[in-house]
Amino acid sequence: MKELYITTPIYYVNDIPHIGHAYTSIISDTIARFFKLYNYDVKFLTGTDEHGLKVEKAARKNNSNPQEYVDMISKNFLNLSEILNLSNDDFIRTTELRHKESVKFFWEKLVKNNQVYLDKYEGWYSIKDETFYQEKELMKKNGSFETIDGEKVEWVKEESYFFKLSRWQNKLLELYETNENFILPKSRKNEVVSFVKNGLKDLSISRTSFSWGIKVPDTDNHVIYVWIDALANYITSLDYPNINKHGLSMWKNSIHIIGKDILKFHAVYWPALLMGANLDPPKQIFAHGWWTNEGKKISKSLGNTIDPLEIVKKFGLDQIRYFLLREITLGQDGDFSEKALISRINADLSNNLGNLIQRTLKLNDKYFENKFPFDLSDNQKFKVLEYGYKLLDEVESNMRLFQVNKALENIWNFISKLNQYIDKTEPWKLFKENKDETAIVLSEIIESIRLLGIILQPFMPDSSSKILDTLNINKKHRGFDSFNKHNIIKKGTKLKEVKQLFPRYNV
Ligand code: ME8
Repeated sequence: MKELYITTPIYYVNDIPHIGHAYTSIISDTIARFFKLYNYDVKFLTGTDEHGLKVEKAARKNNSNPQEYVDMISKNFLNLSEILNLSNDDFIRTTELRHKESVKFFWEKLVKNNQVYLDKYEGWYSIKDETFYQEKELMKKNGSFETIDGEKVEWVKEESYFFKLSRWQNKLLELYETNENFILPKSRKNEVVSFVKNGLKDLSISRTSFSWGIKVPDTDNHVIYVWIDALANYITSLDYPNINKHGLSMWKNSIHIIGKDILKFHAVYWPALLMGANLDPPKQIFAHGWWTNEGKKISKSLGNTIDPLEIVKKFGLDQIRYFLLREITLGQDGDFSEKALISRINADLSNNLGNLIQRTLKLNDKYFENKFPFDLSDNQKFKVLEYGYKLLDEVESNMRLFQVNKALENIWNFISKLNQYIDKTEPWKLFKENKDETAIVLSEIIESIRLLGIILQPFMPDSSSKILDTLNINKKHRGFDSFNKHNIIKKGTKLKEVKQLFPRYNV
């Protein structure tokens, strides 16, 4: 059985979730569901990142102790995964015992492998990004330094353990060169390669000026740098250090889905740390683009964050899933606005997909008592269906490269073809002249709707399940192995009453 291990970033619990978190989780969920339908053994992981200065400060600001605070906020992310109908198999929290033990073991392994030394760190640090910066990476504004995203940095001077990252430069370059698709999209890969070619400094991996973290083994005052702690979540969930054969083969098939903001941690630090601890790098990293809100950066200080729970409540989950997946082109940024969302819902979902199903099934009800009207199984010459049966291959090749929007484009091209086919054949007139021909036309379209119901499951799980229920498709025959002529709907199959799936919204 083929395996796939797919992960989202674990989200900081300094604040409630926003649309960007929902986006990464929905892409990951869609890919996980897609390959499950191919009968892959899929493990899908998400969770929360709960240590570090940023979280400690947020707890203090809320007059809570950190543990109570993270328990509370982590619940919001857990709730979000339920509202988004995520199919995750595990939800990890970095404050769990299983994770603390895994991180300690990972640290000790690095120490044993002579990858760690004690020294002093002196330099800039951004609490917002939990990142150390070199001065050349910063901008000077009004006499003080800030990151290119305009975040404040502070000067840190403290004893610290270091990871010998600089030693891994050649190995990393070799990794990028020999694994063409290790980092996708390609444009992002080029950024990483030039970053590494510019030379790597050893990485500070412990802090002493606060205590909310996992203690460095055998020290009194060091906590492990939150990014080492966080990255290790991906192996904790595979039971590291007791990672068994199944866990190791899952790891060989691991894909991290992340936003472009945290690519350096995943594509540079993480593979080096893993190699330093005698583990393989992940198989692949996909860094998606960034959402803005009506053209503006989304930030709490601008007061323009978008609450995923609110918009799901207002417009429906599948509508939001569709919009987020369709609107951003691979690797590029996208802009969120209710206007764009409504126009997608009205045009693509209500007019194209919804209308296709409604009118076809209503006509079929009127003319053929809501039964599948024709035996298509011996038919050698399909009109629109021939294209339909080929759709899955097209969609699959886009999904393998995370081109989710292109995969949806393929599907919507087929939907347009079907609508054109109805417009051209005009079954409402044809019926008066040729009943058999009308039965063939409607059968081809209803069978095509079966294919749509199957292929849309990863993207819009709830609506597609309603479509398949309406066509009376057995739950056992909804996998991609049923996406073929052999499973064509049988003549006489009673269909259910069609209900409106996607109401229109006024702009
Ligand atoms: O970075 N557009 O957590 P985080 C698109 N804990 N995606 C966005 C987004 C936006 N405007 N804003 C956030 C962390 N995201 C670390 C990760 S992993 C070992 C540790 C998404 O809560 C995107 O996936 O800041 C981004 O990478 C992630 O949320 C950052 O979440």
